[in-house]
Amino acid sequence: MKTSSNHLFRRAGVSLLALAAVASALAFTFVLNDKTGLPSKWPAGSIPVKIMLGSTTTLSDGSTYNSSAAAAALAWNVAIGSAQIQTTVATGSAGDNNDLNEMVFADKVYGKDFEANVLAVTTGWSRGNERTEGDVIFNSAKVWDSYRGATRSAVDLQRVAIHELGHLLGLDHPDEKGQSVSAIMNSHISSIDALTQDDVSGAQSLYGPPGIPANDAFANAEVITLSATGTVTKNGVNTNATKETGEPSHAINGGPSQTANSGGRSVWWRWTAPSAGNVTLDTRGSYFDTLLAVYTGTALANLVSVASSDDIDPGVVQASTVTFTVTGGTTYRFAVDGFNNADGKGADSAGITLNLAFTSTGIAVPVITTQPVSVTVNTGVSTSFSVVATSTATLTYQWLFNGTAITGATNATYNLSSVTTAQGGTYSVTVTNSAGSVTSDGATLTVNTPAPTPAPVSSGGGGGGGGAPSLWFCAVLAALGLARFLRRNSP
Ligand SMILES: [Ca+2]
Ligand SMILES: [Ca+2]
Ligand SMILES: [Ca+2]
Ligand SMILES: [Ca+2]
Ligand SMILES: [Zn+2]
Repeated sequence: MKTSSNHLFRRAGVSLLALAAVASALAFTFVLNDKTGLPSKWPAGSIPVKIMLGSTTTLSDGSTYNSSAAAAALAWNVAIGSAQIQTTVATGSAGDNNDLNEMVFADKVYGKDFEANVLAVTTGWSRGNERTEGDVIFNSAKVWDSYRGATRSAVDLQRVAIHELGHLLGLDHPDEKGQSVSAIMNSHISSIDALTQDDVSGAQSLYGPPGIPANDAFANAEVITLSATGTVTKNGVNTNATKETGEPSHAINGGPSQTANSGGRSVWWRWTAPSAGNVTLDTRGSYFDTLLAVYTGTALANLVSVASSDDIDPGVVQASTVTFTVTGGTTYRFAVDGFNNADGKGADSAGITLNLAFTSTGIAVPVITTQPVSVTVNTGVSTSFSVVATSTATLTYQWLFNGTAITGATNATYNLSSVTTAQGGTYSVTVTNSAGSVTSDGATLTVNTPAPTPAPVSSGGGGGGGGAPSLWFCAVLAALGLARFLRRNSP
């Protein structure tokens, strides 16, 4: 859910003083929407930026101010998925709140003096969680150049541009949140002249990595394993995810003030409940306005809605939560999508945190520890399939042939004597206790008809002519040869 008011925030720039701290954990921070607590970031698509720094001066690395700043934008673009900074070169001066993102040299920030030692300032306008404008103003009182490595008396424009474009994207200073990391987003300029892992992780939390997430499609849902009372947290992104044909809108049962939202960038997880119990599922910790829905069913065409949610607290806590009871052995499908505010840029997207908490209220369904194994045999021989399952309750078994129950095949091992080719196919077994059932993987029985074994052709010279001998004729020749051999060795 979105608010409609515009508000201005400003970020202080880079100071010339002090050294950057040395690295440890990942600890990126964001400029937040103070109403929702979510990061203020750009919607999916391109972020147009007009670079108006000049192209006449050749700098130490061979670039110009304009091309050095364009390279800074490219450094971010290759790291992020849902938005791209699209630079164009222009001339003129910047305007505040003019719906244009501009990079300029100036001696003031829209009438305000630069604070002491500040190299640059990035302004920001936002609406709800979304950025709408940002200008980068480089302090024209400083001497600027473009180079890599240790800092010199002239300031490297490119690393300052990378830093300020990080603010434009929505990142803040990790070192000002008491965190000690190696980052170009730290508040003080240093020998760090490119993005670090921390900078990239922060940006990817907002915009995802390049590419489409592996669990975009319903059929490619990521499996969650939680086989007893407990909790599990999964992380993902819905950056560049899509809505499939026939896919429902996910928060249609979102609550009294929450109506169905079209979403459009869904990703999927699935989890099989180990026993009857109660579940709480939420998206707290995600970096965007999520939608969450729970279903049963094996395909988009036969989904049954179990629960869904848009906002925990409409418009304020925009993460989603649902509680529901589960049946042991049933597989539940979880869709996480982004709220779509109809801005023409599709559903919101960014990093996802999905928290599953399960409390078992019954005995667990059987767990198959050894699956039946495929075999290949000749006709007429005997074979068997076996399963091993564990359970705290009494187990029963039912073997299936090509999905159909086999009469009387109700033990852990199913024996087949003197198999025929008609018995070739897929065998599986459903193991049941009082909590529910679980069906094994299918094992294949392949039945071969043995080819006749060719008997040795006599080498005694008596064969001669007449084409391929029949089986019987060969046997006679072999017997005759054996008889001759015995006679020769008789005393
Ligand atoms: Ca502007
Ligand atoms: Ca999808
Ligand atoms: Ca929401
Ligand atoms: Ca949108
Ligand atoms: Zn800064």
